[in-house]
Amino acid sequence: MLSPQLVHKILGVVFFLLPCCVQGKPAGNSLPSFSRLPEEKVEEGVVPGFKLLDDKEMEDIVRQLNRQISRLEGVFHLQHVITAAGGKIFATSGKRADFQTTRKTCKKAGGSIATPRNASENDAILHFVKRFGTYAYLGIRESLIPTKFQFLDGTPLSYTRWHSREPAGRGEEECVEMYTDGTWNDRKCYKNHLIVCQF
Ligand code: MAN
Ligand code: CA
Repeated sequence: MLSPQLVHKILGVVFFLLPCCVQGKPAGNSLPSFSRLPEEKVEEGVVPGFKLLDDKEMEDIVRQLNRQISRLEGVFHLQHVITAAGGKIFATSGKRADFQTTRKTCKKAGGSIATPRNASENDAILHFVKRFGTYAYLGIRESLIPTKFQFLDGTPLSYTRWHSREPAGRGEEECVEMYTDGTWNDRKCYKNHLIVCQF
């Protein structure tokens, strides 16, 4: 069964990527539409405007959604705009932005800025950095203690991939970019880098 969190994640990826990838209409086979109920018949526990579905109808819809999501994932994989690592999906729109705008863009899509927590996640992000030939900001920032970097939620880094002799900004370079070899460099936050989000 699809959890609401997973559906939310997948819809985030789809809406984040739609502007760059939609080239045509899907062939038929659309989900059944829900019929509206008159306002006064809405009961407690029922989503207003939607008719109650029995288990069988619900299962059918979940099956169809699963199929359509797999197809979308297949297409996005083929177009190299998503990569998966350990349950996380990374996606890029191919556009560029500074650190703050990248954060906002990813949040608006229902995700967050790409944050590698191990080597395979780092590789999944690197795939885009190489493909677009553009560095990407990561969800890592310098703490109030210069040279000490942490995840955006304030937790300490459990995995690092610093380039040799980095971080060297000592309070002058608060953001972290990924180089095209997958190593990290502390850098000022205003650069225009590839937007990579995680969902
Ligand atoms: C530039 C910046 C710095 C980096 C050095 C490495 O000055 O990208 O962040 O540390 O190059 O030489
Ligand atoms: Ca640096």
